[in-house]
Amino acid sequence: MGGSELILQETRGSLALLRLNRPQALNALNHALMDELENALDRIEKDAAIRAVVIAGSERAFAAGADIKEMDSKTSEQMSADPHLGRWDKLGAFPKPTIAAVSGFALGGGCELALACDMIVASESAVFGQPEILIGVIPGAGGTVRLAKALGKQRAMELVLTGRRVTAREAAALGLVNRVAPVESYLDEALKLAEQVAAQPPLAARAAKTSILHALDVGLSDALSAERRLFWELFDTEDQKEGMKAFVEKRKAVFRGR
Ligand code: DAK
Repeated sequence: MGGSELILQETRGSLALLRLNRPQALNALNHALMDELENALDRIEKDAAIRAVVIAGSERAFAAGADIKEMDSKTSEQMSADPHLGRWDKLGAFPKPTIAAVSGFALGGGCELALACDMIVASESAVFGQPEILIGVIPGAGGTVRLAKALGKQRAMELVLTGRRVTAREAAALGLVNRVAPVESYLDEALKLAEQVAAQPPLAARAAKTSILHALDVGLSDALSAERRLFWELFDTEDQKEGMKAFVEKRKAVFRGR
């Protein structure tokens, strides 16, 4: 395991595993940690050998939110002048597939970080919530928006307006997480899912992700046109030729990301 202090980075074949590492504050997302996360993702984006990313915390906490101690005395002007606001959007639109492996607390910004990933694998001990209302604010990094899109209005309203926490099982029933696994194996489950995604031709994976995110952002006809364009574009890739040829020749395709 290498990397800097607040984010531990490990490479496993074509996967990058990033672990939030600020245990004394339950991985509260302070600026220093977010800087390191952003830098790690920037490096991963440029590394063609990495095809999917798993973001995890510890068994006790994925992340207990943004660091309240860095925000408590701020004015709205200071908050909105934060030069790093764009990194949350950047994470949501990261071009390679991202999977959050969540155990323990995923609250506030921690829940938003998980929601910004493409999929969520939770341990049985995971606890999700948007408790911002309990401290006088609302989710500010996509919580109201992504929860409404993922769960629908009524459910998002309840979670955001009460600040209530939900268990992994309830989160699964709500459609907030993809799968739930025992604490001992949730990380392996997340890595397995990431491996499955990483084995796909990367240009197609990127196009699929782009299309799904775009669909959440625009009307139906725009989304369908965009999907069709992305579909067509893949016919200029070697991977499409290889994938279809391999099918016809009854052999396993070898994808090169070109
Ligand atoms: N910030 C700072 N420190 C935190 C923290 C947080 N969110 N959560 C926990 N800690 C610290 C605690 O202060 C404590 O530190 P010491 O007192 O030992 O120095 C240590 O972690 C252990 O926590 P506890 O002693 O409280 O542990 P417990 O097991 O008793 O309780 C808990 C665990 C997770 C239930 C509790 O710590 C808790 O309620 N934490 C706060 C949860 C919360 O309210 N989270 C939402 C924060 S607001 C945005 C980006 C992001 C955001 C907004 C905008 N933009 C880009 C615009 C996000 C906002 C938020 O997340």
